[in-house]
Amino acid sequence: MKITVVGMGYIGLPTAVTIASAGLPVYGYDIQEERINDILNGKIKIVEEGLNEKLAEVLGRGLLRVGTKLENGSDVYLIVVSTSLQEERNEIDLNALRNASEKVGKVLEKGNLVIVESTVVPGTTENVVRPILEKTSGLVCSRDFYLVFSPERVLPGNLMYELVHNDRIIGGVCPRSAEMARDFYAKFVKGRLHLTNVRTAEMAKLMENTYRTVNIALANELALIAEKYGVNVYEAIRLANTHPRVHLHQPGPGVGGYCLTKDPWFLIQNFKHSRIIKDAMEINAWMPEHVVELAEEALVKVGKTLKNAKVCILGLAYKGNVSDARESPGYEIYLKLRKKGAEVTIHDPFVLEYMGYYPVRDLYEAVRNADAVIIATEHNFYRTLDWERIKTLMNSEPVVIDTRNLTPDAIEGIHLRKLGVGK
Ligand code: SAJ
Repeated sequence: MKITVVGMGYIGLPTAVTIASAGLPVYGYDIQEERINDILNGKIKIVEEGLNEKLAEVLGRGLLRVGTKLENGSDVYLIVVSTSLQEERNEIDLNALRNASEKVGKVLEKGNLVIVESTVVPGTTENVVRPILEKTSGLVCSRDFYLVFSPERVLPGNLMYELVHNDRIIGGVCPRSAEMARDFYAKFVKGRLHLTNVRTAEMAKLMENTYRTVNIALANELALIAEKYGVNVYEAIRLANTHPRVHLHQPGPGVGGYCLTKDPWFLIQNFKHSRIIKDAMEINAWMPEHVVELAEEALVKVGKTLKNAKVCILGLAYKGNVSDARESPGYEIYLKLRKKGAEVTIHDPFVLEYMGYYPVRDLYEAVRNADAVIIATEHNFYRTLDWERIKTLMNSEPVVIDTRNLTPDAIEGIHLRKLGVGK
């Protein structure tokens, strides 16, 4: 069985490596020559434990080949290209998926299986991908070739493990398609394989991330209420979660990442009556503003203003211990502080660059002469900071805003405000 993976990105490349590691010959295709060269030169930008070693091994054994020219002769074509959000309309951008489908259609042969792994709006696989494949190949779906939607659901930072061990949902445009995909995934997936129809699978994927987004928004709103009542929301959440059927999430400075910021919009883009999902997205998007308010209040209390204050943000990555800064709350906070006239520095131990900003790598340089420090990302590195030393490097009346509950309840000599902890 020969496999082609279309799209050598954050999911496509690890998926291609995982399949090849199971002994199946894989061809990895991408339109970006630079990406292909990075892979061949072992200079990939994706940081995932075990990926570099496995990539070198499968390339060395010739089990994985990569290139910018799509070839025929595969039995299975995985389409793993990004489906982004058109911000102005909060709707899905299908350009990459359409282009990939056309390219696959041109090399499609009888008996082939096409699997869409990109997150899509329900109905996309049948109404967008299938017609393109049939038109460009001249073949008939469910007779000459087979078509499935099977979403990734892996957690960045644990990707190589979860690709193999997580359950998979397999949605076939027909039962035969789903069965063929089940036989394919069974060759390298140890998780359970759940077969269903294609539209149910498309919707289930969006529901997973919408569940997380809405629950994070609930935690964020609970944090705001706790601040009003002088309650520590983290302690209250910990206690509420001792109930066997309560699973409250954690509040934070906002929701970043490539998935939770777009998938809920895909779910409601054709459902204009949404309230809970729409409001949840707006609450999460507003959290960076609340963090800036906390900083401003704390500075005013010590006789300072945000204007001309020196502020250091700890954390540009969208979440702890990853190097990905896409839709980063820390960056949103940076922009808002700059607009208010503050002088802002960002420190991050993982992120090399984001939107043209290169984070400071030396923590003590970053906090030197700062009036305020804002913890925006839960990197483990920030859990054991030497606040005694940081305090001496900061200006008088040092302010610390903790949005990730990484600090103790109080730090001697520091004006500490924690998101979700009322006075
Ligand atoms: N966050 C909170 N409170 C929480 C949990 C998360 O504020 O209780 C914030 C994080 O700080 C981050 C954002 O939400 O800014 C999203 O983080 P996440 O860990 O919840 O989810 P992601 O974005 O890492 O989701 C990824 C997605 N997969 C990929 O990006 C490859 C998604 O498709 C997966 O379903 C998800 O992991 C998963 O949990 O499997």
